Amino acid sequence: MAKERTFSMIKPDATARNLTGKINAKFEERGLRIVAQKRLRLSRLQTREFYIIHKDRPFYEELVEYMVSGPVIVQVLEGEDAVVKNREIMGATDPANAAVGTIRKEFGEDIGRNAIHGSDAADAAAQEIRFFFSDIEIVG
Ligand code: FUP
Repeated sequence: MAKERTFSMIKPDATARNLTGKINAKFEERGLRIVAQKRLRLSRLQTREFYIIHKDRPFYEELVEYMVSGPVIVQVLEGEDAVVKNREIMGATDPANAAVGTIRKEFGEDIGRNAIHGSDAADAAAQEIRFFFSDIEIVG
């Protein structure tokens, strides 16, 4: 497997509980390198665009309000098979179904407040990285 990059976002429930370092340790322990990272407040407009794929789902407005409720950490992770590996490290969307040792199992509160977002495929990763970062902000 070649080295690749994926996009990750630590969500407001996790930043509120000061879990950034503990979550980052999970990536680093599994061989993913944080090659870009910044803390910011999302606007409603940005959040609606970022989650546009879910615009017709019943939880969309609730998701947007939650994502703007506090700071997030946006990140680029790099490593072998980074997209799939990061999804394994994150665990299932609903923390109740997530495997032991995953971020969502350890730190997620429920299916909405589930601590972390990660790209689900290589094309989504490229698009989500571009959404938040310029090339000069990513240092591998
Ligand atoms: P994931 O890729 O695991 O983050 O999951 P999805 O893309 O399916 O969902 C994106 C986000 O929408 C989840 F992280 C939380 C929210 N969501 C809900 O609030 N309720 C649901 O039933 C499904 C997703």
